[in-house]
Amino acid sequence: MVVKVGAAGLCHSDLHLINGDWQKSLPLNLPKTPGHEIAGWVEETGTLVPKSIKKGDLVAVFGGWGCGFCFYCKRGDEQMCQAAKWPGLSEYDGGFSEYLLVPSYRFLIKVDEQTTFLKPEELAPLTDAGLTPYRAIKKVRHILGPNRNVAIIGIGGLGFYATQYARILGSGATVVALDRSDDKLEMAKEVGGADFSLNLTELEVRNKIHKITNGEGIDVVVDTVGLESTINLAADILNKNGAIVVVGLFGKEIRTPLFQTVIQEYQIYGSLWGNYNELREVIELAKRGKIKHQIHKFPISRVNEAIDLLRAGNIEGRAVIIP
Ligand code: FEH
Ligand code: ZN
Ligand code: ZN
Repeated sequence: MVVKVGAAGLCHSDLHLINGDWQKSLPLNLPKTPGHEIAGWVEETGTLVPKSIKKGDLVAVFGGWGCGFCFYCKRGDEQMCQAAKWPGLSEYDGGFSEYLLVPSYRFLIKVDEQTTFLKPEELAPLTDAGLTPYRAIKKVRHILGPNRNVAIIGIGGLGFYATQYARILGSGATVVALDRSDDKLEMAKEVGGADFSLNLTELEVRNKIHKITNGEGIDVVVDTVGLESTINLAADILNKNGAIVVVGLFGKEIRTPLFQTVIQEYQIYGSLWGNYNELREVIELAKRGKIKHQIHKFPISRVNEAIDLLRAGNIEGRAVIIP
């Protein structure tokens, strides 16, 4: 399949690749076109493609390109396939380009343009920034409820959606946004629906969270950063039997305080991207107007400027590249 790219989101993982941070964990043969959050229109179909997908259809590209027959693929988690290929993160080129080669129609989700207001620039970030926290929060839904508190660490591309899913999936849980930028915290409250926010540069964060939650503490932390300092913070503010879901990949390793982890029975989850059906669910939510978008469009001629802004922490929401 060939997709005419309408928009491609810029992810922190792209920065890691550009910096060469992941040469060992994710070796790539350069040159490579980055971009793994992609939406656009079908340009060409291949053989054995169902008649329901045709040239001109608006599609979101699911990025976990699995083999289709291993245990993880059959279970529906193609993003976890042993042989997964990810556009822009493997031997396949990504979406910062006018056209994208997609190895199968199985990786496309058709969005009926007649019945939706969603545009490629809104759909593209949903395929990663809007998908990863959805899967993450689904993992800990059983811990959430009206008398529970959930904290989102990092209000970047993922964290902005995470605050929304904490509300949508949290069964009334109180949502606390944590970041070092007042502007991003404001956005988390005003647009993302967080109940409270706290700047991590303030002193006595633990005590302040205690106050915000009326002494209840935090039951779930979604860490969209993934640094030793953020994991330590999570362990510090978490209640007994609390859960940390790590989706951020900023650091190299995480160490959790052994005593608290055992005695307090913490649960630590990693969560990778999302699967095809989870992306369908996310798109359904968006089609019903239940997801807010915070997008900054950059023509592809300004992609380097977008990269510099993201690197400096100066993108609120998601930067989206338009070819
Ligand atoms: C990073 C590394 C490997 C696979 C996928 C990713 C993501 O950026 C998904 O957000
Ligand atoms: Zn990503
Ligand atoms: Zn597989």
